[in-house]
Amino acid sequence: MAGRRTLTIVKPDAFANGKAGLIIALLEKSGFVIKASRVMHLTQAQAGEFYAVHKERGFYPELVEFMTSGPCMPLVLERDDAVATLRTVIGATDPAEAAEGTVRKLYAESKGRNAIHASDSDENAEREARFFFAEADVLAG
Ligand code: RTP
Ligand code: MG
Repeated sequence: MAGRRTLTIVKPDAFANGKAGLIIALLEKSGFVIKASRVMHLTQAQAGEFYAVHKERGFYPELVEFMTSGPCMPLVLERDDAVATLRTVIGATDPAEAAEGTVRKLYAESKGRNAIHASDSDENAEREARFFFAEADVLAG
């Protein structure tokens, strides 16, 4: 992936609110190309493992509950400076603090139900992509 790829998840609130397509359109408008995608309903075990880094945080049970509340959509995205650019495009964790025009400002409900996930480093992007996709499921080139 070498800096050109990142992993995002369109979260269950976006699906429940009928905003998944609009969010993907905004990502494409921001220069990202979709290299892999799937729609899935995470199990408690999957959501718990994906967010294991937050296990000791007070919001963890609520986060796992939310991420298993309905379908979500992991995608591998590509463009220059992918990780940092996507973090800018999604905006701050809390939509009340997110900049105008960001995914979370436009489409998130709250700090917990915040429409989208994005990897926060190249290393995590690689690890998170492998969490959802086999190598053969991600477009090469
Ligand atoms: P993400 O990992 O989903 O891209 O979000 P993030 O980096 O902006 O935020 P992070 O601190 O990694 O938190 C992960 C997710 O946990 C939920 N959260 N709820 N109620 C709360 O105080 C709270 N804080 C975090 C959000 O869904 C957040 O995206
Ligand atoms: Mg995070």
